Amino acid sequence: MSELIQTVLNSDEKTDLRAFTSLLRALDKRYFLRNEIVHAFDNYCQSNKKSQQFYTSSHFSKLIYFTQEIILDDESLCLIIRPRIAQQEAYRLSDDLAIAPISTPDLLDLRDRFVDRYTPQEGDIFEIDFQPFYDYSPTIRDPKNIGKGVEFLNRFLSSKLFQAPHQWQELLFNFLRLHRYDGAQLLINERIQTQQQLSDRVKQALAIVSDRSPDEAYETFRFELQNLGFEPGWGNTARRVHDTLEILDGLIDSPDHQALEAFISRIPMIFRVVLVSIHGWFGQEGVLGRPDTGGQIVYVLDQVKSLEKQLQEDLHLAGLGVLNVSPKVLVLTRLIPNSDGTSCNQRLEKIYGTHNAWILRVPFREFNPNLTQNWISRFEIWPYLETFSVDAERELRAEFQGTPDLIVGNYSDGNLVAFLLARRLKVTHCIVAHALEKSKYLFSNLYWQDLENNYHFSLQFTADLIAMNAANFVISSTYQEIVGTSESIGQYESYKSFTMPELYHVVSGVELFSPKFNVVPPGVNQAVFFPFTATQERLNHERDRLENLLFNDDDSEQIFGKLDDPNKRPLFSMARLDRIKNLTGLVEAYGKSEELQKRCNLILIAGKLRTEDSTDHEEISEIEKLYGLIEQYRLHGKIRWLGVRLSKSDTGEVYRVIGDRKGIFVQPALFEAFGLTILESMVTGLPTFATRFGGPLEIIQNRLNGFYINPTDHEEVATAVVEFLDQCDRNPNYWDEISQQSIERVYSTYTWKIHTNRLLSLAKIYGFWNYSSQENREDMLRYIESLFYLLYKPRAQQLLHEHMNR
Ligand code: UDP
Ligand code: LCN
Repeated sequence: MSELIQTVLNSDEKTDLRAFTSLLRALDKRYFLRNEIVHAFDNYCQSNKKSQQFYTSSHFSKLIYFTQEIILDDESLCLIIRPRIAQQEAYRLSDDLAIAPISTPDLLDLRDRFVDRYTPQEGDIFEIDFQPFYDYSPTIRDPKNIGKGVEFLNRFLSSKLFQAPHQWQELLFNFLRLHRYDGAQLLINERIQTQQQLSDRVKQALAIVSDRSPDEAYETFRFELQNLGFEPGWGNTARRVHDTLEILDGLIDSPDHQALEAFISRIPMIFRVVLVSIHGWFGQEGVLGRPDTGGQIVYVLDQVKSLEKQLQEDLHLAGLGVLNVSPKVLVLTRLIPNSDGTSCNQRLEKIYGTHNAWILRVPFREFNPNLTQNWISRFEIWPYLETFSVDAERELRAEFQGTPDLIVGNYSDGNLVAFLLARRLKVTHCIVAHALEKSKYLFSNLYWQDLENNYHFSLQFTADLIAMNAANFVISSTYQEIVGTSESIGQYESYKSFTMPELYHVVSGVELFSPKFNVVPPGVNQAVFFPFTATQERLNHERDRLENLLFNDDDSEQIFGKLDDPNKRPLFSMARLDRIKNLTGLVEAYGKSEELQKRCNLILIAGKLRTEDSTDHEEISEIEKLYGLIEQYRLHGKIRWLGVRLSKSDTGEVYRVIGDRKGIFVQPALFEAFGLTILESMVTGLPTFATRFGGPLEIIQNRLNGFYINPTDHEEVATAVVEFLDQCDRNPNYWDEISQQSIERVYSTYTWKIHTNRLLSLAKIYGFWNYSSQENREDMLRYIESLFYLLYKPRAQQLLHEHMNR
């Protein structure tokens, strides 16, 4: 990148750079983010009547394209450039146009200076640097392969097998000896004592099964194989046992990455799984839409069901029917004694539609009963997690009568607890982010001290660093969750280097090229959310009831607004009422557009109608703002706001009722990590307009199966919808075409079956990898523990003190 800057400086464009800098200086700001830089550049080109060529293909325009941030210092300009995904460079350009690179520590100092928190006289700041721990582990080279970690890992492992066959065959042999279920030995027994013996016996076993009819049940030749040294786990029929043995045979002779993946994926290693999801109201009824209670709960509940099914299927195929194996999945969450009519005060709750999957609720210790008896915001939860993990470990051991084989954490709090549990129980550890708050709130790290009272980001970001480095593997819902797009940085990428002024500097917080990252998107519950055209699956009376609720019922307890003309096309949105969801932004866009008001009613399902019913500070302020906007834009008669909590099946039917009226779904979040409502509305067949900031950018293919909007630009939002309506007027099939394409998009790419298949295969491969490289990770885990005990814990205790005094 320094060459590109140099090229600009050596050409006529130097004058533009100067002029552009003085334009920035005149703006009375010192810190510019990418969209502001691009905006300023647009203005510069317009007001100076620059040619189209200059605007799109000059060196200067390229430089602008790659520049993520500009910080104006007194006599220089700092450019923070992202030459490609997951890479960052910084340069100082002084007034005399000399250019010099800025190192990461210097850049972090500079940012501290910017917020007036730079105090070198008090000594150096603590630097967190994970890089040395990754120096001797394999890393992906090409950024486009980030998120395909397991494919890379399989190649890496098989090439190791190839280079040092003896050592690796030994490892594989020892790995196969490990597996047991409830004390019963699986796969191989003590009759096979060496790796060489294994290789010979595999051939003998192959001869035995080859003679049998492919469908013959494993039970009939089980003891013959046992005599040779093989226990259950190879397959349920002669064919399956044969195939598995054959893969192993091939693997011993000529290791190949596909064979390795296929073989490891067949090993019955996972019987008991814990999914940790702590904050919010974790329940199966009457909880969605409450603060902190949204997609994560939906995701985990759907995942459990699919996971149990997949485990049953896998274990059956592996031939473990002979041992009466029944997998068990527990969702670990907190118990809320004052449960507001929900089941969140019950210790154990069976998950609907499963055989052996349960919600296990463990209470927080009663440090301050006024708090711990009640729901606690996810931003305040930190002091309770360590003791929670101690209590949870005991409960899990009791429930499983043993230990789990896989722990999956969800979100920063669940991921931290998953780390503590996995470390103690020595179990494969996976994490899921749902949303990393760091990139949701602008400058959340730079101004952390100002935000600390409400958000406690110092704890959250430390917890994130701990979890993302400790985890054996990470599953993300999208590629851009990890490393963004060519224009914007990813959520994990934002942890690469950052400053927490006066607390620490993160010089290297995460290795984005590590094979631990895997993109595994969620699905949508197809029994609940399905196309509105599937009339045979729908119940007329339910449809009528919900139609009335949406458009006609008069119930001031839960509904605000009466529509002048209920037959206008519905513009629909549903979300928790927090600031980032930006429903108020949608109301504003609607309020500013006469055209939209003329053609559509705005229907919202969101939070509550009264501030006195809420204890969440963001929800309260959004409620007030919403009423304010309705008054300001005189939206009475055009808007309905439902503060209702619907059952899941009602939610599914609500989308369909909107579909019956050829409605539209809008998701206007300022940032959306993934966005399950988008999948739900798309699979229903609603043309969906969703924020371009975050996951929707990957779910939707613009104009093919939905539309991107920029929710910060109200006019643009309104125009996008109005243009769509115009197009529908011109082409009566247009709505249906988009509708159909939306449905297809979800069915082809976002199903829970694809998700859990992948998740289980990853868990096994990373389990194997963890086994084979354990000693390489122990030093990092010790470092992580120091961060937990020396950094996280004292701050959590300080917050606990504050809570005790409330
Ligand atoms: N939801 C709901 N009622 C509400 C708001 C949301 O049932 O009042 C459900 C919605 O159907 C979706 C989930 O909550 O399944 C929200 O997930 P999403 O990923 O869109 O957002 P999150 O709330 O997790 O940020
Ligand atoms: C949390 C969010 O904010 C959403 O973007 C996700 O869709 C949801 O969790 C499920 O992962």
